[in-house]
Amino acid sequence: MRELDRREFLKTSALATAGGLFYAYGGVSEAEAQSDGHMGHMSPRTAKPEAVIIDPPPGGAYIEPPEMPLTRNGNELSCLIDTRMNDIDIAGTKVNLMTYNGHFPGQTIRAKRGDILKVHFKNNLPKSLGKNMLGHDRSETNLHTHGWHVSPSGKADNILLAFHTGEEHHYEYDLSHQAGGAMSYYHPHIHGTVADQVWNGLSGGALIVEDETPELSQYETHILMIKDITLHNNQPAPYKFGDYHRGKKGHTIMVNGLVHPVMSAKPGQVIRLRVLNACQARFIHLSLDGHQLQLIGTDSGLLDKPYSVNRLLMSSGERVDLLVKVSDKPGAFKMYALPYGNMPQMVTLMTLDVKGTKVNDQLPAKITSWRAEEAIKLRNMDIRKLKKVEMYFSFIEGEGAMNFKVFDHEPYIHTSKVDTYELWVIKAEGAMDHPFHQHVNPGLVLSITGGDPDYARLYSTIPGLKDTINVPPGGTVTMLMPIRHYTGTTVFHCHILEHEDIGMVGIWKIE
Ligand SMILES: [Cu+2]
Repeated sequence: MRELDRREFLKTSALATAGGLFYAYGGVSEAEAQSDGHMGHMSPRTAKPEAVIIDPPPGGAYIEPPEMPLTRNGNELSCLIDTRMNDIDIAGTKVNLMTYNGHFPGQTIRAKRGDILKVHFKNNLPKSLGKNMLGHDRSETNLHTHGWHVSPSGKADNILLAFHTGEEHHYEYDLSHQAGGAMSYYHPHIHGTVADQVWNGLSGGALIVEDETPELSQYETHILMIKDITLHNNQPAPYKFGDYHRGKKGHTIMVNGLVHPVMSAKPGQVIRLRVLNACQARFIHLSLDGHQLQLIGTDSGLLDKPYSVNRLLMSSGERVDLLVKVSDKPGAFKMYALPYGNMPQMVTLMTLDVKGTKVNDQLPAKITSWRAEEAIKLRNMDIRKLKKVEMYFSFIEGEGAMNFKVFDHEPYIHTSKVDTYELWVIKAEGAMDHPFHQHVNPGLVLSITGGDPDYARLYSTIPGLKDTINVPPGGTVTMLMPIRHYTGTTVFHCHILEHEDIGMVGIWKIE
């Protein structure tokens, strides 16, 4: 697509969506709904949005994401990752997806603080994938380590690198300063192709840096990668007019690639669930019927103790580390994504099947975490003299903008000095949520105005750092940013990946 065509497309697209934004109830159009057997109820287009129930029957047993084969030599860990097309079974349908090493979800990589992870990366996506609606090469890709506190330069988390079909690269990540006890993830990060590639299967794999505390080792632990998709003619539905504004949300919602899996647990057991919202635009308002969720870790590592909540909002890219004290009584308990804001959907994600011999596991009273200690120090810091940076998410003629500048034409550039602290005030103009994601350095949320009050209260009080935080419509997030260890050029952006692709990105230069 020529540049002029593309701008025209975006302009028209914005006009089309401005009047009827969310008429399709969170991205599920009537046509899509009719093609889906799981859809419980759909309101007529003209009516006020009512809650849509997506409640597929229980599928098979829960399965962990596959593990990445790794070779260790001292503190050096090596693995191979290639991107390729592969047929993946989604609820009985063979779907040709873009994958990492042929897997969906991607394989889990496990490392320790102090390791050097070497990834021999090769792009085997076929050139024949052509171009996407924005005019970008669909087969061009790279690797981003979302959440890792590693260098943004050279061979590390350098998202300015791009690889065409057949090209290879040796990534190398020094994990000397990456906190243990954190779950991050890898996914592609080429401007203009991210949403399309994630939608088509490259939604990533988990990056686990091992705990540095013994207090959690006795708990059975599972990873839950939540990802949505819509199938059209047995393939991921193509992008449509308006998806780049609205954010593409599928109505088949999977946990580790499975629709409504069933996880078994014993009555009275404590299990650990490490949950990632790997959807590109869908919010997950997580709850487990009949259970409290004990939050023990955020995006960037462990907290100092469990924090009990009823439900937890997760925007695209956010992770939560949870303990669940399983019911003493046997039964089947559903895990839901509850309705949130502009997306009035009630989705069954998984069932926890409680059965067998009763045990009496205990929650830990406290958790040893240097990450939490650091966060407590940051909470007590005198912030009055810090450099204050104001940022705005907005749309300009249908293109995504940061501080009223569109990345594609004239990006907003913010420059910081390494080993300093800054106060970032991030606002979302208009009627949409925009999850803010900054690379390399996690920050401490000081306050959130607007949106879900429980989310605001939680993240502005607990001793945990965030690399992805939702900025509610018309609201503001204030974050204390420690800028540590690494210089180089990277980005911050909206993690509704379609918004990122249409320019809602700023450049961050750290000198
Ligand atoms: Cu956005």
